[in-house]
This record gives sequence, structure tokens and C-alpha cells, in this order.
Amino acid sequence: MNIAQLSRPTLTHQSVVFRTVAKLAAPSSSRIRLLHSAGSPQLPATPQFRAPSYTAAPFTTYALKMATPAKITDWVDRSDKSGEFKRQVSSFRDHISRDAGAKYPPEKDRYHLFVSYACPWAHRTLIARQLKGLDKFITFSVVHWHLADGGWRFVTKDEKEPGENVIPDPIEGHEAFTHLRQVYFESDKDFSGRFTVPVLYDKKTKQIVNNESSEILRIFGSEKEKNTDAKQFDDLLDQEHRGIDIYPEALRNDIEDAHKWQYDLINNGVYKSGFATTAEAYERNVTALFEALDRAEKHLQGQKEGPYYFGKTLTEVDIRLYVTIIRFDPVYVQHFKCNIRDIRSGYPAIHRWMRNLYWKLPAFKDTTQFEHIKWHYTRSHTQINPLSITPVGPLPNILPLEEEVPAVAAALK
Ligand SMILES: N[C@@H](CCC(=O)N[C@@H](CS)C(=O)NCC(=O)O)C(=O)O
Repeated sequence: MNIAQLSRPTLTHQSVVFRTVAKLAAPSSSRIRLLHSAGSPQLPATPQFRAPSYTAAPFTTYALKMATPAKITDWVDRSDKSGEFKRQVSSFRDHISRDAGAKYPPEKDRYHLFVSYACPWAHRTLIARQLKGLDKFITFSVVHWHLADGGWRFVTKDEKEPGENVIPDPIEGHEAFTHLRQVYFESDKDFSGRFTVPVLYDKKTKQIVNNESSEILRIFGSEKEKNTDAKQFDDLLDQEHRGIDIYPEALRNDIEDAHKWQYDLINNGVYKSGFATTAEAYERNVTALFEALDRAEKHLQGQKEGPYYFGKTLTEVDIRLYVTIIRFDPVYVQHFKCNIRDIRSGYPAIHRWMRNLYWKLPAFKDTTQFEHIKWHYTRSHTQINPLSITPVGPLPNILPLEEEVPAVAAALK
């Protein structure tokens, strides 16, 4: 890949915008570092709170010519009077298949996942990968938590960020890659969408296989091959992991029903609330979000057979709902103004269900990285939080399984 291939048609005045943004960002980040190194008394001495390292991305002007909007934070089209956030449709939709002649057959050490720990959609795929035991042969790497103009970037080899596998692009031939968008252009030199995570990537053909999390979840989790009972990776998995089916036949209708309203009202509902640029759009979406949470709470209160959304059986619904709920109190309540209630004091059944997944199943806890989550939202979305000050609370990010906030504990007595 050469520089010419990286260049995109300039649609707007992006380089100008970026230079302004870069100037503004630098002093604020150095102020942050200063504050922490001086041991500011405003910061609680708690192991849960860490100062982020914050380095400006090594941009050159050509790298800024891209087909995304003038500002990375323009998720709502400025000319759209409705103020509604509309999510783009994912572009790469291939599958890994055991069908004869398939372009992407299941193979050990062939596929790689590019993710962000901050992103709930990417988080889905990390959980499924670990749950299914695919961690033994699908590699992954994590981008820097800060999303700036130019899109997701890789850490440099000298940067040290918290969390496993937060590394420069590890793919052979990608040594010069600084940003995820270079992976997109490698697959499609004319790509004109947003450079989103997750990305399921084929190291052999150097192509993106799929960048739609719901489909990657299916590929990893359980999608059946045509005309056979086997699932994509079955041959490669040990007995224990082969038996895990997060999309079981008997529950498919219930799973699809839950996905329909939960995707729109909860998973995407927090974004539609937080990114809204009119009060009307915000109020409409936040009200619908909390009605949907009430519905999930009622459903979970009725589950007596087991700790999962559908009782005894862990399914895709647990994964897809968890990634939003685990971010709810630490970020969405204040940052996206989703504050009619919080989870820990307003939704006892959802709270218990979430904590059970986190504390009992390593695939959930190991893949939940609160520092990336909090820093990403509060420091990347400068249209919402222009000073990029990250709220300290709530502390802790998640309560132990048997502990409640004082008011709830008192009410339960
Ligand atoms: N439909 C995609 C959505 C993924 C998505 O929106 N990811 C966000 C992070 S949470 C992203 O990478 N955004 C970068 C950008 O929009 O520039 C999926 O579910 O896989």
C-alpha cells in the first residue's frame, strides 16, 4: 500500500478542520497529564481510576483526506433537521463457510479481529470468540481508545495502554499502518463509509471478511452450514466448546424477537439518545429506551429457571444486551443523558443478571475494559463533552455480586 492508495477524495475542508482540532486537543491533553502527575487532590486515590496516556496521532495531510464527514463526531448529518442519529449499514458481509469452494473456509490462525474495547458492537465479538474457544486460533488486536479525525488508530510501539493486545497493527505487511482505515482501503480502495470496528479480517487474502457484529457473532457462535448439522468451526474445537450453541434451534424465534426491539431501543437507543441534536429527538429516544429497559426488567424478573435472559440457556441475547448494560452506569447515564434511572438502583433484575455474567463467566469479565470504555466516550465525543473531562464515578464501575448501593440495601432490609 502506498501513499497514493491511502488518499481519498476530499469532500470537505477536512484538513483545515483537523488542524484546528489538533491544536485544541493538544493543550487540553497536556493539562490532563500535568494534573495527574502533580497528584491533584481532586482525584480520589482509588485503584479504579487511572490517568490515560493521550498522544496525538502521527497524522500527515494526505491521511486526512477521507470520505467520512468533516468532523469525526458528526454522527448526525448537520443538514438533518430531525436531529436523529442514523447508523450506517455495514459494508463487508462475507461469511466463513465449510461449503465446498467457499472463499473463506474455517482454518486455524487464518482470521484476525480488529476491535476496540470501548465499542459495544466489537465487544460482542470478543465475548463470542472466547466463549466458543475460538481464542485459540482467531487472533485479535485492540485499537487506541481515542477516536479522532482519521478514525480509529493503532497504538505506536512505544505507547502503553491498559488491556491485553492493545498493540500496533500486527498483520504482516501492515508495518506502516497507523489507522484502521488503511485496512479498509486495502480491501476496497474506493471504500467511502465509516471505518468501524469490529473487523473480521482474513490474513491469507488480506481482505475484510465481515464488519457487521451481529453476523460475526453468528459466524463465531453457531450458524449452521447449509444441509448439515455442523457449524463452521466445529472440526477445530474441543468437545466442550463444540457443545456451546448461543443460537439454539429451540429458542430462535424468541431470540429474534428480543433482538428486534432490543437493538433498536436499547443497543442503538443509547446512541440515538446521546447523539441526538434536538431536544425532541433526545426525549423521544430516551423515553423509548427506558420503556424497553422496563420490559427487559420485567422479563428477567420472570426467569426463575436460571441466571440468563432465557433462564438456563446462555444465548446471543445475553451477549448483545450485556455490552450495552455494562456501559450504562459508567458512561451512558451521564454522557448520553440516559438518566431517567440507573441500573444499580433502578433495575434490580437487570443488575443481578449483568453482574452474574461479569463475575461468573470469564468471557464477559476478561473482555470488559472499563478504562477504554470511559476514556473513549468522554474524550472522543467532543461535540458532547468539549473539555474531555472524564467523570470519576460511579465507583465502583461494577458492584460485587452480593453488594447493593446503600439505598437499595436499606430498602431490602
Ligand atoms: N453495524 C456495526 C456498527 C459498528 C460501530 O458503529 N462501531 C463504532 C464504534 S462503537 C465505530 O467503529 N465507529 C467509528 C466511526 O463511526 O467512525 C456493527 O454492529 O458491527
